Amino acid sequence: MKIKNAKFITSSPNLKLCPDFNMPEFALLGRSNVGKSSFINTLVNQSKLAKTSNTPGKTRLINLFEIQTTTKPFILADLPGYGFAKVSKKEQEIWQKNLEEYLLKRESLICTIQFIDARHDIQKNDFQMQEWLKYNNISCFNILTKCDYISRNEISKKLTLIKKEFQNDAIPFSSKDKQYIDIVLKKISSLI
Ligand SMILES: Nc1nc2c(ncn2[C@@H]2O[C@H](COP(=O)(O)OP(=O)(O)O)[C@@H](O)[C@H]2O)c(=O)[nH]1
Ligand SMILES: [Mg+2]
Repeated sequence: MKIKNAKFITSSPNLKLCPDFNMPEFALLGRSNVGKSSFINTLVNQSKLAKTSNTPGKTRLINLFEIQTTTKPFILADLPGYGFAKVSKKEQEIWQKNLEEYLLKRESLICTIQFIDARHDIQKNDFQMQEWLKYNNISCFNILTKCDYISRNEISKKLTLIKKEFQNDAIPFSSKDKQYIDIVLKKISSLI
């Protein structure tokens, strides 16, 4: 499977305002700054499709992208990162509720993808998110991002650790290195 084209559809604050596409959807989860938006841009080979930044923004929106491929199309939902408290407690609670509703009730959602930063240990909120997904029977695989920062040996150790801790499949990625794209597309195509 290869990507033919990708386009941004819309940003929705909650499930009710997410359009129905009738296409399998993957939701991107992870701490702010982990590299979710860069992942989308690298995967689809468009440098500015998803907004990336060093300073995570305050907007709490579900950003939906339609991806056309040589086989089946799919949707990527870029979600605001967790672990970033620049917004008020009230706003955080509202977003938490919207996120949970989206993850629990989005009918087209077939799998979540949780991103882990290769430079750091798995963080407490990564574990918490994973526990919540497992408790609610939401399937997930992990992507170890920013693999350009660590050696091949460290990549393999970290992937083994994630697989063991989370009991999920885990694959490597770097937005600086196109060699990982095929691994991701193979994984996605096995699920759609
Ligand atoms: N070296 C390196 N930097 C990355 C990678 N992915 C993202 N970044 C950088 O990390 C920062 C946050 O990335 P972004 O995609 O906006 O993260 P998001 O908050 O999860 O969407 C940006 O400065 C990116 O350029 C990667 O694979 N390698
Ligand atoms: Mg982002």
